[in-house]
Amino acid sequence: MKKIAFVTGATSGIGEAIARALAPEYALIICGRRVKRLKSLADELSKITDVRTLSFDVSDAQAVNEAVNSLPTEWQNIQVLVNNAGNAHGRAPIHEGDLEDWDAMIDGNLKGLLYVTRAISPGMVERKSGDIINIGSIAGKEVYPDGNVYCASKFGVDAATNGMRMDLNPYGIRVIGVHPGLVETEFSMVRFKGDEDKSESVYKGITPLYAEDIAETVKFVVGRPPHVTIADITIFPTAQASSTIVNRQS
Ligand code: NDP
Ligand code: 8X3
Repeated sequence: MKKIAFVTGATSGIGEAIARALAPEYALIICGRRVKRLKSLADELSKITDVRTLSFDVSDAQAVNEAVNSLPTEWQNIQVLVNNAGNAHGRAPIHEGDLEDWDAMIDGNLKGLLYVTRAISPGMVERKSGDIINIGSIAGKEVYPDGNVYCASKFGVDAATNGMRMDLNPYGIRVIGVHPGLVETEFSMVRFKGDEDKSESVYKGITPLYAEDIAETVKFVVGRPPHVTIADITIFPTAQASSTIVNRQS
């Protein structure tokens, strides 16, 4: 079997594109909560590579452990972990924030990434080999108004990424932070709870990044020779200069 890549959040957007991009070179474990979508992607990609699906909520530590432990022995040698699952939920000033949204972001984006890493990294340490790619965000590099808790979750991802790189350094494990700006996926529909107008306005007047742009980057960083770690990479659409500076054509 080929080397194995484990991709969280593969049921849409960036994670789905990453699974497609890695399929020619890796056997895949694709993860997400939406089982139908996982199955349909697995059907497609199994024409190219070996595929397994795991459906679990990353914010449920027990479910994460059960899912990882359910892998047959030959699927346990995970070479590449892509911690991509996550979303923004709502966008509001701090005094109006919804506590359920806050929990979903801290639990999913930050604690979920930690739970999955905790379950998979011991095998990498034992084998002294592995790549961990954490999908952060420009929101983890600079805050923006009403982004408070989503930004906090992604600043947490950035800090955890840098900490993991230190802890796993003795074992030759590469830890890579990939931080996109505006990527047109289902992200804004989730953030704005299905409000199409609000969602479309995020990408209005610009050519945004597409999920494939981030997937190509992930393929590039894992494809570097073993002595090279691309530790941290921020990717903007050309129309974007920061979280708040976006050159929109009306
Ligand atoms: P999508 O909404 O298209 O995809 C999100 C993915 O994450 C889905 O596959 C979803 O699967 C999965 N997911 C979300 N929460 C959980 C959970 N609790 N447990 C398991 N899986 C979960 O958005 P994107 O592809 O854009 O987002 C992917 C990552 O990229 C996120 O971490 C996001 O923060 C980050 N990002 C996105 C940017 C953008 O502009 N789009 C920019 C910067 C970073 P399912 O619902 O089936 O469980
Ligand atoms: C997603 C990018 O700017 O919507 O992480 O926070 S942004």
